[in-house]
Amino acid sequence: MNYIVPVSEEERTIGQLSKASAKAAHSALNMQGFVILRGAFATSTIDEMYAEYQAQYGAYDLAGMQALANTQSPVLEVGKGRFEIVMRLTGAFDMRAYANPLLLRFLIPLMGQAMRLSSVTAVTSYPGAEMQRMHRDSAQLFPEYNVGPMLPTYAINMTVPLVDVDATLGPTGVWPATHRFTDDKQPPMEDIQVIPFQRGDAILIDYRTLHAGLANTSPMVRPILYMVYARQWFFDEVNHPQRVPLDMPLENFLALPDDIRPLLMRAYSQIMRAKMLNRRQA
Ligand SMILES: O=C(O)CCC(=O)C(=O)O
Repeated sequence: MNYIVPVSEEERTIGQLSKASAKAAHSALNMQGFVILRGAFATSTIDEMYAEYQAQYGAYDLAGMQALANTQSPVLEVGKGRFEIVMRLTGAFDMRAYANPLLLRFLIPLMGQAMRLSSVTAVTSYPGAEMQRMHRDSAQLFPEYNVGPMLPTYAINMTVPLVDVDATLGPTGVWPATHRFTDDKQPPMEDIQVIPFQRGDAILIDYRTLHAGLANTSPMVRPILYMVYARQWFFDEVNHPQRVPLDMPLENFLALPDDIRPLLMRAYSQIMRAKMLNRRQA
């Protein structure tokens, strides 16, 4: 099975995959539970995003990040030396990232015209970060009826590496076809697919597919952008429901084009909900 579907410069320019590429990528997602669209982004755009990441968090070393994670901040430690950060959507973290026309055109047929952006974060592993445990982003739906594995996709995690991620920096390892496994079934560890990420990749992982962030054995920090798209009715109640799912200045939200604003509407209402839940707990 081919996990990588190349995106040509022409496809990128017109903002649409060819019929053949879209078919190959839809088929990989459906059968294997993940696909890499290689070249979905221009590397120059990714370099701008990396510069924005660096402007926001580049100054923090491991101890600095741990200190941030121990306070009320956009940073959560999700494993030793691994942090999930709600990035401020400023600079190059703009529509080119979360409303990329080529990717929206690819995702909408899978999740419907009313698809919503559920969250925008970055996951950064520091040197020494350990491999995560194998997990899926959400348990199978309707476990009582055993139908979850048969259902079409309802949420997809889109990873966008901000640097090239070789085996030493630790990409996300994936166990193919496990979106079709019930929650109690585990694949052999050795079935893991470890594919180095390249700048320009969009790695689409079905929310049900088993995966794990690998250890960072390099001396470099590894930031990847994480954008979750979901069907209108699917709310992620498991992964940090009390956390603000994205951080965008209100004026930027209001200035979005009319056809894009609904994509972010949900995340905006989740912000209010998260704030309310946090207040109740305080
Ligand atoms: O760090 C990674 O590569 C994956 C992170 C992840 O899967 C998670 O935090 O749930």
